Amino acid sequence: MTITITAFERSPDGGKGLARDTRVRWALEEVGQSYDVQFVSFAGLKEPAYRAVQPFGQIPAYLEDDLVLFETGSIILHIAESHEGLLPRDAHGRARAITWMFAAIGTVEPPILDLVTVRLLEGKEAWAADRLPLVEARIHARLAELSAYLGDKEWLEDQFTAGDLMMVHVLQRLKPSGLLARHATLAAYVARAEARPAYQRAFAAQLAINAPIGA
Ligand code: GTB
Repeated sequence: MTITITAFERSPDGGKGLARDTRVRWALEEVGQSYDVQFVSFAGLKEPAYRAVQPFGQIPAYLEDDLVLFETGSIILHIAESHEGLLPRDAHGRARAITWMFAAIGTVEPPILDLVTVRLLEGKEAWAADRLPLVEARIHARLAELSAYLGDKEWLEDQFTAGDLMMVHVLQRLKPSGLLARHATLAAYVARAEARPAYQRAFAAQLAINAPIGA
């Protein structure tokens, strides 16, 4: 099996691991699957040849022999279903883990992406300063709900799953804003996940490409 993923030629985050290729790298590391990376420039993302692989002109895409996938939810579910390690063996446990993957990208990530939008894309609009606290309040509400569910458990279910992987990568996007640090239970959950050897390998691999020159 030959696997290639696509990634930014140079991530705007300078190696913080926030671009979404990191979650795919992490999943592949968790299951012990080697992979290659095809680096794509911002201009290259919008070329017709790349859009034939990823219709929205985004990273990551996933190529496995003659299978081409995009959308990290789908990619990670495919990896988890075709290898041992990221989904429990029992049917109910698998369904619960997949539920958490959907919760991460469908319920927790949208308000977090709103924060990125209001800060980076809408920051100069006259109404941005009014919108920001509303967006932050929605994030805190979601994080409080997630935190209440997690409580003092190590992971969302009985073992680390693809649901935790997705949730943690979604939560990491909040780190630069300082909002995650205000939820100690979730900050500790993210730190636990980041201590996993598979995450460390994935992080190091993207850092090797994206670290600021001279760092
Ligand atoms: N829903 C898709 C998925 O999950 O696969 C979303 C993919 C996506 O948003 N890809 C982004 C992209 O290619 C990169 S990850 N953007 C380029 C474009 O749309 O033209 C998002 C991202 C980008 C940068 C940072 N950063 O610098 O901190 C973090 C996350």
